[in-house]
Amino acid sequence: MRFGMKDVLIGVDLQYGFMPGGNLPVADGDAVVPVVNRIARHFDNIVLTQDWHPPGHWSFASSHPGRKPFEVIRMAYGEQVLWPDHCVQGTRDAELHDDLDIPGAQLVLRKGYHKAVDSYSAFHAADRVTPTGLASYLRERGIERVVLAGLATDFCVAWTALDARTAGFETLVVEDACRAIDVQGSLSNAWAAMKDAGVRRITSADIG
Ligand code: VGL
Ligand code: ZN
Repeated sequence: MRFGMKDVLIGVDLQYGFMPGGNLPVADGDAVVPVVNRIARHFDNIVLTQDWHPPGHWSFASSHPGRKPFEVIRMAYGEQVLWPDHCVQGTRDAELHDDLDIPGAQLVLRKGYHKAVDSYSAFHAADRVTPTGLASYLRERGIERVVLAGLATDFCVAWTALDARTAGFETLVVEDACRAIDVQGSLSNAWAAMKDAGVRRITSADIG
């Protein structure tokens, strides 16, 4: 497959926090960095996202006395998995991996910066209504197709893919350029939801 001016690669949350040794490590997460570097060379348009939480963010288990990471609670906007403190603004944990070699990236989009609402998706906060502005940004630039890679498959990649479909973009996920957290069936649920929404699943070997 070849990609052009109407396509964008979105590299999701390729941050130390989600790499082995980070605060919310995704198994084998660092293995995607060279894959994303390689496929990025085939895109004219690249956006990177950055999970960017204030200290005391409500998605942190530490903000809810008596709760532990990976428990699920009800928030005003629905169910919320509680996470270890991660990707706190200005910390090493929140930085993009140094081995990412994508100097042509055009936008680094931060998300999850409001204390009381999480944002897995690069398009909308978890309340489903607060937009990040990404859909308008991509539309204004004439983008029609979104290709996703990064961390984690079952959270930020999947939610971004579903929102991209809702916003009317053709959407592809590069499976081997992603890794999952996989808590309580989240990975198989995510693939099922993406399939239902018409998200296509490809591999990095299909690109170029
Ligand atoms: C993510 C959980 C919490 C992700 C971000 O990047 O998938 N997951 N914050
Ligand atoms: Zn987060």
